[in-house]
Amino acid sequence: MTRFIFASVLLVTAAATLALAAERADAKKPNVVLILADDLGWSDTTLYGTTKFYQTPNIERLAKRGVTFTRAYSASPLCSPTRAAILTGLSPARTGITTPNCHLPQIVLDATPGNMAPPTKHAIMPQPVSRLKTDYPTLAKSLKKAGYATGHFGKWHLGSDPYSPLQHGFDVDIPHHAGPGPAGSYVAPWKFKDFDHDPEVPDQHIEDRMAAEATAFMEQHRDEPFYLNYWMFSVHAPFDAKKALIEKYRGVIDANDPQRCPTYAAMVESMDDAVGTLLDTLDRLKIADNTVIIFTSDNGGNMYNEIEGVPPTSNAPLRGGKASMCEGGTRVPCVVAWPGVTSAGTRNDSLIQSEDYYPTLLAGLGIDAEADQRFDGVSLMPVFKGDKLRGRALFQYFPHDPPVPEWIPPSVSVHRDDWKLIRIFHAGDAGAHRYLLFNLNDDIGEKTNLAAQYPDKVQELDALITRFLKETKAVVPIANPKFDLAKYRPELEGTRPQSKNASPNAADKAKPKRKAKAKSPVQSELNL
Ligand SMILES: [Ca+2]
Repeated sequence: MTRFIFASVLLVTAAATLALAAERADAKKPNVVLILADDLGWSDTTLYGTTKFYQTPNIERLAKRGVTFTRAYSASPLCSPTRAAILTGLSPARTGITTPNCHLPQIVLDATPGNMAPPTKHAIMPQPVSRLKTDYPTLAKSLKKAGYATGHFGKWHLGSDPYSPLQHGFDVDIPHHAGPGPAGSYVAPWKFKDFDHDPEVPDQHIEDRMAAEATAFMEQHRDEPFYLNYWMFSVHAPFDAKKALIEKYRGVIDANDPQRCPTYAAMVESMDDAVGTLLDTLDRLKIADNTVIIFTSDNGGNMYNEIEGVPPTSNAPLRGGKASMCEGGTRVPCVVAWPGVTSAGTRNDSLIQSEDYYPTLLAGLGIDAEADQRFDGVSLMPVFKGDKLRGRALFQYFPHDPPVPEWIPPSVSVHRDDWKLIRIFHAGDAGAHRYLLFNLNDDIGEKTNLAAQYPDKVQELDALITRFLKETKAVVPIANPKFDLAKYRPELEGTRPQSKNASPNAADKAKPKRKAKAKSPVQSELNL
């Protein structure tokens, strides 16, 4: 009997020791802080030498701790598709989330081919998905399963309950808001449901509040691994900011600088301040050396709305911006700081994309993917060790045509090394595709279409696109049988209609005035 008890005690002790060891091993797992700015363009930070106006000292401070990617791309030129790509590691071509429509009432879980288009359009756009389905494995679910505390703060834009962060692997979600921007304004009073400013803080800025909430989350979970998903509201519309900051920038405007909107500059500063708050917290809690930080944006900068008569920002030297397949729409700022893995203060020109973060984190943290899980992104762990990923093909699928400046009809693009090919669906002769080919090393502003000059390159890259669309089972645009060449005005492609309700096609404009059509999901999210 005594021997039995002794053996049992030994067993219990051994089990306790093992549990303790497992706990300690868990405690050593690095935390993950994923900061996603909203609509922050490639030229909106001081990382790339493209601004004289904005000040982003905290992003610079982060860059000193890790690697700055000069050629990082969002999965899409618009937000919900990129957000879904970050969380699932899958391309918008595969998820079917290709527009920022996840705040709209209609629930669509599978993409389908479209059924009609006006005679001015070459292609019929597919009907996109409007909620991130909960049967996908997500980064949050994987990290939660591996023992992480998971918290989402800020913008979501992938669906309200039952498609909110709480159903996608997050323990907490603040302010639990499904809209595309902050409710009402940046500066309180806000219009969130069941969430308001701190009564003792006058004129509270939503980013200050979100950073404070994120800080509380990190303090609460300092002794266990945590995943902080901080998806900023900044710097998306509505365009408002702290009054004192607006005045500060108003005093230093250069009228010849394409970046000259003091409100936007103030919004960028508040965004940067929030990054600083997170870094301060990690330093104060002495966990910075065990925390992976990723900072990036969901799409390019908004250069088509107007604030006090000037556009919010400019993505120069890149062409276009938010909602365009030009570089200004998809090339985004990106810094990854991974203590012991990335080299502090370095730069890297490898081609990387939103879909890469999930597989990268699993590989680097030693967490298994689900048995049947697939990714459209790749692990960047070899990149951190010096692999340049030469020859990698990176795709963006955007089968829509919102009428922003530099808009491109429904298209898909591939980047490979210095080359970028855009296939415009069915916009060539007799329903064939049309192509734009750029060498970004020589022509970062995409001024010269080389497609006619390099037909072999077009063919080579287009074959990659064909394979990608097949492999991802993308629902693609179809040739419009009602397309009428006589009604088509090619010179209006890439131009913005004169008035808010004007069509980009003159043929439509010439028609007698009708009741204004309801805005498309893309237009309503874009403030068009
Ligand atoms: Ca966005």
